[in-house]
Amino acid sequence: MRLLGSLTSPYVRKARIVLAEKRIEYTFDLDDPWDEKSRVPDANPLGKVPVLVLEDDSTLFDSRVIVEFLDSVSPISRLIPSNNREKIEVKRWEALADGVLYAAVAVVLERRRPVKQKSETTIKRQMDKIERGVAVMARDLGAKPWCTGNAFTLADIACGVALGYLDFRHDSYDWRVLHTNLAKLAAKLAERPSLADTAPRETQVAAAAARK
Ligand SMILES: N[C@@H](CCC(=O)N[C@@H](CS)C(=O)NCC(=O)O)C(=O)O
Repeated sequence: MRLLGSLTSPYVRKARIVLAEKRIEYTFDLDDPWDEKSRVPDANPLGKVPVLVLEDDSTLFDSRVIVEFLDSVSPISRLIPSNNREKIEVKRWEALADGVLYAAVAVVLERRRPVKQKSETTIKRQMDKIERGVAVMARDLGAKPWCTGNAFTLADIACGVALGYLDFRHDSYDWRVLHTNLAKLAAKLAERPSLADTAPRETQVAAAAARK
């Protein structure tokens, strides 16, 4: 299978971490959806990454669909519990983390608008979502070793990706000082090769485009 995506997208990173944890082989096709020559719209009408292209050339998007599919194709390292109540708890974590990301990306895009078009109200509204979301992550993690209890799941991956993106694009927001339990979790996650190997980084092209 092939994964279309960029090195800076946190949603792509989530899919790459799951592929690594599940030890699934794939080809990573770098494609920046903001580039006018991007082939992403041919694979996903919404023009967003990640897109997973399967052996029969059918495509899967978005990241939540992709990771659930990947978890089902291999029994190695189950990341989504089969028990319905536990599965919903993991998916709730994922929705929360993805929501924080959505707001974090929105702030980045807003800040890049020309001064006259930039809205401080929009930035503040999105920053509030980020701060509330991270506070709820910290509250729900509590003193547990992993987001949903004693086992590493997709919830931890989603949470780690969201916090990693805040470090990458919002380094003035010091969530570690406010939420020491999340800081501990993030340090533990950073030791996993799947997360360490996919830490967001600017490519030359991406830096030039200064997209997200
Ligand atoms: N909900 C989607 C979000 C994907 C998304 O927004 N990806 C961004 C990159 S971080 C993108 O491709 N943006 C291009 C665009 O919006 O045109 C997912 O989880 O896959």
